[in-house]
Amino acid sequence: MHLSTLLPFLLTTTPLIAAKSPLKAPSPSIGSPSTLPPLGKTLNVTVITAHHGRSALECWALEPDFETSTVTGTDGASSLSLGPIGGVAGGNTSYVVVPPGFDGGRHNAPVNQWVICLSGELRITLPNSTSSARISAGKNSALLALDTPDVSKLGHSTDYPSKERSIGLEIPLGAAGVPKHRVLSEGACAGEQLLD
Ligand SMILES: *[C@@H]1O[C@H](CO)[C@@H](O)[C@H](O)[C@H]1NC(C)=O
Ligand SMILES: *[C@@H]1O[C@H](CO)[C@@H](O)[C@H](O)[C@H]1NC(C)=O
Ligand SMILES: CC(=O)N[C@H]1CO[C@H](CO)[C@@H](O)[C@@H]1O
Repeated sequence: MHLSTLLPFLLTTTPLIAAKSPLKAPSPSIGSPSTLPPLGKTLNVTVITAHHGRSALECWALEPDFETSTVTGTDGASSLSLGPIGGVAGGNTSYVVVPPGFDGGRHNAPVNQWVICLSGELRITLPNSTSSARISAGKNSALLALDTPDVSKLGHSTDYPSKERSIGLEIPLGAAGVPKHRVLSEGACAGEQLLD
C-alpha cells in the first residue's frame, strides 16, 4: 500500500491506540459493555441459614467484591474468589440428577455446601413459615445451604417443580468455612439483588 493511502488510516487510528495503551486491550470475547447493564459489585446469593434452631432464608452479598481477573483465559473478566472450597476436609462433591417433580422432603443440609443448579429448578420451603425460594439454572443458580442438624431442628423442604430433570452440583465448603458476607435482606435474593 502506498504511504499516501496509509497515512489517513494511521492518523485516525493512532490516537485511539495511544489512548488505550495504559489499559489492557479488552478481549473481543467479552460482550459489548454498551448493550449490557453494568455488573453489580457483589455476588448476591440466597442462603438457607438458621437462627435460634430454625432454618431461615436470607440474601447475602459475598465479600470480597468482584475483581478483574488476571488469570489466563479469563484475563479482564469479572471474577470472585470462593476460596478453597471442597477438598478432603469438605467431604465429597456430588453431581445429582433429580427426576421431574421429585419431592426431596424435609431435611437438613448434610454439611455446609454450595448447591449450584445446572438444569431445571429447585424450590425450597421452610416448616412453619411462608418464606420460600426458587433456584433455577442460569445466572442466579447458586445457593448456600447451611442449615445442618446442629443448627436447625426441622431443616427445610426441597422439591423440583421442573418438567425436565434437575441437575445440581453440591460442593461442600470444607475447611474454608462459611464465606465472608453482608446480609442484604431476609428471604431469597430478588429484584435488583439478582443478576439480569
Ligand atoms: C447485589 O445486590 C446489590 C444490592 O441490591 C446490588 O446493588 C448489586 O448490583 C447486586 N449484585 C449483582 C451482581 O447483581
Ligand atoms: C467420599 O467418598 C468416598 C469414596 O466413595 C467414601 O469412602 C467417603 O466416605 C465419602 N466421604 C464422605 C464424607 O461422605
Ligand atoms: C407450630 C407449628 O406449626 N409447628 C409445625 C412446624 O413444622 C413441623 C414440620 O413440618 C410440624 O411437625 C409442626 O407441627
